[in-house]
Amino acid sequence: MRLEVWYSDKFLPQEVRTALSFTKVTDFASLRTNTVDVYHLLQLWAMMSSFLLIIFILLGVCDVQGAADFRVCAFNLQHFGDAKAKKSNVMQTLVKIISRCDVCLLQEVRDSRGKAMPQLLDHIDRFDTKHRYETVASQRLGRSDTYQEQYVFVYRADTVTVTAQYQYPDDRPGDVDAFSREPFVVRFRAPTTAIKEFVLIPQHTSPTNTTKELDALYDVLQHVKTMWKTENVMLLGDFNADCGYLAKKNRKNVRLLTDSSLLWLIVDNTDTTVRSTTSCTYDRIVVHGERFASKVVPNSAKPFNFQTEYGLTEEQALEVSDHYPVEVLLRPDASRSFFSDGNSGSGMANKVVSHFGLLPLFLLSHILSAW
Ligand SMILES: [Ca+2]
Ligand SMILES: [Ca+2]
Repeated sequence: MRLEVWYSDKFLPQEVRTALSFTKVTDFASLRTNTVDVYHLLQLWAMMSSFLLIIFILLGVCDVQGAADFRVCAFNLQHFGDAKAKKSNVMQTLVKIISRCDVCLLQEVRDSRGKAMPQLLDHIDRFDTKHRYETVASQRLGRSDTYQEQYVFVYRADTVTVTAQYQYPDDRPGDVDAFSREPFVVRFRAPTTAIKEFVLIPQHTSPTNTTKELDALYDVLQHVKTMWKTENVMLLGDFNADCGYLAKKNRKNVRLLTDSSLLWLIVDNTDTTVRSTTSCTYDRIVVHGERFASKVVPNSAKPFNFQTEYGLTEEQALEVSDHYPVEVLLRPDASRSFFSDGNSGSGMANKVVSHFGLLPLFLLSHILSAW
């Protein structure tokens, strides 16, 4: 089969021209005819395309395995200190829970001697050698000298870094000392995630002052947004935002609930309590803004029922904590992943289409081979 075809630099790849010993044409306008063996030309071109297609697919699959979702967790450890650190079964469970997360906010860290937390970190490091864990912790916070708590973020230093930290001073004019445990705000950089950089505002509210503190958290959010010029803010922790602590009639007065730019990912009627006799949504994760919301894996926010997951009795689980951790997944960076995208499913579709645009040529090569 021999045909006359038009060709130029613009139409044929260098490899094909070289392979077929074409005369080089540098001027697009100076098209001229030549006689080529169309059969071999198409076969060569199609085989190159099928080879490229296979390479792209392999690269894509490797990328999917390399770009995992990024898990952010918040866990009220219920009075974590020496007593719990001495119980090896409790520590084992804590280690398993915390090492699931890229960033884990721990609350109710009491640890007055400062020994239990380093022990916990040491256990985590030895349990999960694939990652390197570090912590960033607040001072002891609380109105009374006899009862204080720390916020501690445990994070994987190989996937995320701390770029800033800020202890909210709680001296807002007209509303001084709004919090019992002032938010210890931390800014993280996570290059493998679609969001890249985000701020976490933790809060463990006082049960007796939940409505007031949740509303004041809105002021902290505005302050942090302005201070760090960022919209990517997540608020998380044991908000006590349910049952007897947050009355339905008071919810309309809580700006953290009424502002439509805030998305409460752990929704009402989700049980975050270990005790089977209680069902309350105390622990929450709230993201600010559509952009951040779009970088979250849909429907991934949930409590982690470690009692069921690790086959514990209720009594054994309660030794660990009376709360389940809550968690959410952040999407991986689209440019690092074949099958994921920062905004929606469209990026994935585009990539699949762009890679599979070679599909007709792949099929053509096989048709021609069989010819
Ligand atoms: Ca205070
Ligand atoms: Ca329960």
